[in-house]
Amino acid sequence: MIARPAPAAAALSPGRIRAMTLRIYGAPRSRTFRVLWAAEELGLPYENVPVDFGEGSKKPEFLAINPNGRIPAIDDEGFVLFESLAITTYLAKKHGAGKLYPASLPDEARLAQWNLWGATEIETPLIQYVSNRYVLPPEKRNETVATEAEAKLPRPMGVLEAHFADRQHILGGDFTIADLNVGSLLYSAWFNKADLSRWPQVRAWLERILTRPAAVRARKLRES
Ligand SMILES: N[C@@H](CCC(=O)N[C@@H](CS)C(=O)NCC(=O)O)C(=O)O
Repeated sequence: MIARPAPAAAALSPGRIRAMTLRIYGAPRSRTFRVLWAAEELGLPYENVPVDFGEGSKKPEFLAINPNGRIPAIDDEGFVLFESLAITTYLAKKHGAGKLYPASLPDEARLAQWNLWGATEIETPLIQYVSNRYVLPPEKRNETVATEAEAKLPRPMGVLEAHFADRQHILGGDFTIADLNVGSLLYSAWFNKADLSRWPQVRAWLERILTRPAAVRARKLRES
């Protein structure tokens, strides 16, 4: 589905008549990308309400939606939720049960395992590494932070590499929200052509999932 950005002021206005559409608050060039990708995979109509991660996310009207002052957040017909991986998991369970969302309790537990693993084991060092080595303007990069973060990657990346020795996707069958969640953490490294040559299975998996039609549609929102 095509994202239809809503004017921020109108979208955040408390008196506005609530649309029956999923509202995704945030900027595509942020963790909001994860939610946009999930919505695209699920074929959901949505509005991407533009909130930037600077001033926009600290305005009172947005703090009423996410008191943490961070993007993304959603309003799903009155149900408000923040934390990107919780949002993608919620949307997958609501709209993709048995497909994007796993059907069995063990797979549901494995999804939780990989969500937490991604958020605690790789997200911070990946962001620090990719930002300070590739993304920030050269004068803003901190080489010490990049080097220290890079040194933290081999252990968790080795775990992921070994995991793909005998499976194509994280839960072992088809593409699921577990792939989207963990893959979206690695998107920036992949997109910025960070050196992933030590982890060829991970690289091949990223190539597969990030070129899915829904991923390409979501990527267009941030790469254009
Ligand atoms: N754990 C949160 C992190 C959200 C987050 O830090 N988002 C960034 C943008 S990618 C942000 O809003 N930064 C603004 C700030 O930290 O003040 C999630 O996954 O949703």
